[in-house]
Amino acid sequence: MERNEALALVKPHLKQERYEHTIRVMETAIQLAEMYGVDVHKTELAAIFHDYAKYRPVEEMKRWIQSSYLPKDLLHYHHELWHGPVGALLLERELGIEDQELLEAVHYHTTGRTHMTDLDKVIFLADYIEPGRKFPGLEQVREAAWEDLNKGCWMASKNTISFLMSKNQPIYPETFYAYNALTKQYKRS
Ligand code: DGI
Ligand code: FE
Ligand code: FE
Repeated sequence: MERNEALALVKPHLKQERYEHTIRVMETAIQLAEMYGVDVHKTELAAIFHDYAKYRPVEEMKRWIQSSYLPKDLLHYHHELWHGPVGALLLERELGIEDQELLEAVHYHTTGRTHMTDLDKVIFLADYIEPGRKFPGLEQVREAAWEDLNKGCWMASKNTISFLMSKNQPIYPETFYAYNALTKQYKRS
């Protein structure tokens, strides 16, 4: 599938600001993929599709989680965490996308996971550092992102967890698993 076809498929599902975020994630992810030797075309498509389910009604996402293979423990956590897993499910069902690596990168783009692939890492990090973002500590993560993929992801994961804890938010287990795995990978690399 070509870039313009993919963009035309997601555009009706996103608000204008989210579409613009998607374009910036795509551009950032392509640069990271080129730097770290990840399949650039697959990265481009995964970035375009990463927030596909962002605007599905909460009740609809809940039904998809209940009626599919998706982990039921998601239902005990904030619905903001649902659009990745539900997006992966719907990209397969609605658009017929079958590339499992792409679908997994979409599934885990918000939380990360224990054994993140390089594609997972590129999408996770591009979503965090794209030029439209404003998070505390973001400049250091941006610098690290171009130095070492594992360091960039580790810092993004750490910042997210620190931010959520400062707001007394519960943390989804997979978010911690990603942080723990990245801590080891960064120290080794
Ligand atoms: O969809 P985007 O806004 O582009 O970005 P995203 O998919 O990374 O994140 C959505 C939100 O989810 C973000 O504000 C951080 C939050 N988040 C990430 N991990 C967790 C989490 N929220 C909770 N409550 N628990 C988590 O483990
Ligand atoms: Fe997202
Ligand atoms: Fe996003």
